[in-house]
Amino acid sequence: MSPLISADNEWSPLKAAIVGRAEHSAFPSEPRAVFEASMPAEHVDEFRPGNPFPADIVAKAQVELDHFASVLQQHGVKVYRPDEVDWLKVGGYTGSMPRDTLMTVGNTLIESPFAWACRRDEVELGYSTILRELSSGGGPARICRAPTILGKDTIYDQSFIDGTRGGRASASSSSCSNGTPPVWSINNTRPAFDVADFMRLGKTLVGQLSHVTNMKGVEYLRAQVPDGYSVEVLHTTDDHAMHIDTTILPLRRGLAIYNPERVTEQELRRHAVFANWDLRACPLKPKPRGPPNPPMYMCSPWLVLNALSLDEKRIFVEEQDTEFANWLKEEFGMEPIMLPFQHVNCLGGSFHCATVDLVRE
Ligand code: ABU
Repeated sequence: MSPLISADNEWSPLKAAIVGRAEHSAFPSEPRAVFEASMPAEHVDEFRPGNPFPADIVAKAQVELDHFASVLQQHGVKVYRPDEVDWLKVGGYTGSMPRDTLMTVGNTLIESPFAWACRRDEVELGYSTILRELSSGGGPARICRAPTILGKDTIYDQSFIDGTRGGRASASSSSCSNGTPPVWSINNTRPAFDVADFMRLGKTLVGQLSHVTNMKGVEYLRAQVPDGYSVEVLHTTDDHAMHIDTTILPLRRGLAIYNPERVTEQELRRHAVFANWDLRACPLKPKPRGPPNPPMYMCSPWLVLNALSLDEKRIFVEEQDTEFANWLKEEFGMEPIMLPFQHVNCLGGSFHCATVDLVRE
């Protein structure tokens, strides 16, 4: 019987994946200081309870996701879609960003112990049908649900909740480069991570601390990965860090692109997993997409690196990112598959964020 959950890297031929869905997506709501620390400053006012993303953006994002799902199917990938949920009604965020939510490591699917309260029911509401199907498959699959939070959640210090500390002031753009540790919006009182803060490179996962991932979360993940897997923490240089999939893009075993504004080659080389890898700084400085493109409410222009590999040659890239695609072609012999995804980008990510690879060959 072929496995329903089996993947531990970002590049082997993709055989099964979850592709998100966009309907009823709403801006996440947490203490304002959380968004001041992690989101583009010009959009922070949008992050408030009961604020849906603009309907036309959501509708176009859904069309893009459906199209992407059908292209994956044409390439022989089995596609699972989450259940439709009215995220506005339940005080949640979206079903379009499953990468933050679930991660396959070997035969184990791991749910994020989310920092953000508004995401805590995301798997239960949006992914139960998929989890049931995966767990009734009969193969050697393990599903690791997030631990229940007992009592009052203490992940935010009171000063962050009442606004007396936090925001851009504490997460200044220069503290990392000065060598001062960044001030994260979460503390270390319980395990927290978004799985998108980790990249799978075979038996080693590399991750980062961020505004949604703490050290207890890393330790919890180390306890959940199957035997033989290890988790290492990279020191990245981004005070606004949230998700590592715009910092490193592994193209195949032995070759990765990295974002020189967020990590140094020296730091990558400190980790044995990258020994003998060809590590290339992305030479392009991605430009913000201005109007008439829709706003990138939650992402930086580095979203260009949030590509998804179909295999070691073919990779999904947003259709406007032609300079990046040409560089991948000329420099590495890649074959980019260009698809429209700008409206999904508005909701918080690109092809990598919008998927969970369940099976890679
Ligand atoms: N969720 C990925 C976005 C990261 C970035 O804006 O660079």
